Amino acid sequence: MTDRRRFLQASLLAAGAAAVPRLRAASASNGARVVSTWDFGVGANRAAWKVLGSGGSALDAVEAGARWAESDLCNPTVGRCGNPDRDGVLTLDASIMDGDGRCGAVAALEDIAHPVSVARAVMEKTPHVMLVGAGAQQFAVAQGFEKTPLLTDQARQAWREWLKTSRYAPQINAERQARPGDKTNHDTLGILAIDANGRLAGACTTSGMAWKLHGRVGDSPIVGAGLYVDNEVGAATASGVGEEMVRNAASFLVVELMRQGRSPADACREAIDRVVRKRPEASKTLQVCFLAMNKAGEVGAFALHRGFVYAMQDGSPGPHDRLHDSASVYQTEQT
Ligand code: SD4
Repeated sequence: MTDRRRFLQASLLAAGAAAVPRLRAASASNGARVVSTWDFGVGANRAAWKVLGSGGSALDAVEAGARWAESDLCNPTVGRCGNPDRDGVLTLDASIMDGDGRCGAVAALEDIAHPVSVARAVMEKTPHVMLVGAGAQQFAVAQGFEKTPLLTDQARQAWREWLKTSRYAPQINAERQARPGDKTNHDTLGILAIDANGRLAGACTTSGMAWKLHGRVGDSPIVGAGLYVDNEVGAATASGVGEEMVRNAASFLVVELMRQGRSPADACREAIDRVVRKRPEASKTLQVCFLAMNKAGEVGAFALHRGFVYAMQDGSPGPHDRLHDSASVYQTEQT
């Protein structure tokens, strides 16, 4: 079967109701709910739920969840344990947004452990939306964030290994492989929450693509690409090769599709289809994943390739930290 036919067939299959996860809000806590990308979203959700479950705001919750991921010493793709760029420099990107359109972001930030909190400070304490590089670091230090070298021995070792080939070749779902991180090449925590007052917020934090060019910025800190939130409609976030999200203003697109009446899963699927239509060949070799939540607390996801999972926490009885498989265009995990 040709790839084109396989894609069309997979798309049709994925369009079937059974293949599209659509989770209704049935929360034990007045509709509060949090969802996060990837397996490590479970830990991020737990941290966020401490805030949401006690009546806290969605904004505080997503910051808490993102900070948890940034501190996770097992994660080579977010925060202090991230893999560096091709020059051996660890640079961090993050954004945060609430449902009223308030947002803040930092990109290419070095030696500051919690970029999401710096992004929040940009949002709350400056007239700007995004600070980058040395300016972002200068602002962080002025705000009292500690400047400390973050590159771990493990990350330095992984970089030295990578230097032996110096091949930049992002691998599909490499984020699900454990360290030694010679293959781990992309991953991001995207976290979306709705609180008991029906307010939405989201955050996105990453060390970006491992072995990227120094100075490269992905989608995660770009409002509308890696994250978008609108209280009238819902919220969306993304993970995967960020250039594709930027090309398609993808998280904004998902929210706008929900505004037109699409379910979160359908909106994510349409955004993925646009990625494929724009770059059919490239889409076979790279991963792109979307996660969305609407104002009613319904959650949906869709990915280019199989293997994307997301975690959900709503405080309801039973297993509190559940992982869900996302439907995808291509059904074969191409790792
Ligand atoms: C980036 N989107 O910097 C991030 C990386 C990522 O799964 O999410 N990887 O392009």
